[in-house]
Amino acid sequence: MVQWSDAERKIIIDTFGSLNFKEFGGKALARCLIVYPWTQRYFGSFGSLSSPKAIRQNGSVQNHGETVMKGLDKAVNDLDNIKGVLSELSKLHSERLHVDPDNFKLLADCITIVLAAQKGNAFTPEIQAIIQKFLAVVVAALGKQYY
Ligand code: HNI
Repeated sequence: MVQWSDAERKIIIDTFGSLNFKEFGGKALARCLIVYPWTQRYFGSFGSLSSPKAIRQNGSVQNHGETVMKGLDKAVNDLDNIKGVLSELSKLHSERLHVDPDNFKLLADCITIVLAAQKGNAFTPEIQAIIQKFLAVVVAALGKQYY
């Protein structure tokens, strides 16, 4: 099982606690859809994703970005039970949505990059390492119910 020091717990909780989920999640999801365009295939019901501008302005992308962040927040609030708390979500992405689990890492990387852009110099390598450790555990947990 993953161990978290008190300092790691504080950084993870403070970092995600400082974000506006809709704005931040919308930016991270939009970046994922723009940088890795094949991820658009899962969002056929979201309306126009035909250009970076259309993606950025798409209200469904914004709303879904917030949904993703709320899912992530469950992990932030239950760091010792991330696999348990994301188990249903893993099942949903595998069995109903058929999302290729490789995509979880791509979105996690976009979350890291949008964080870096937003936090600037405050996003030190030490903080990046902790956030990426957290996201790696989330990605593994989301991939857990795939077989
Ligand atoms: Ni994801 C639905 C969380 C990555 C495609 N996703 C959800 C929901 C949550 C969620 C929460 C809503 C579930 C419900 O309705 O009960 N998704 C997360 C998290 C990550 C993630 C925490 C990774 C950090 N999802 C991805 C990725 C893709 C993806 C990488 C595809 C590339 N997710 C979807 C789709 C839906 C979805 C598609 C259904 C959307 C809809 O409303 O139709």
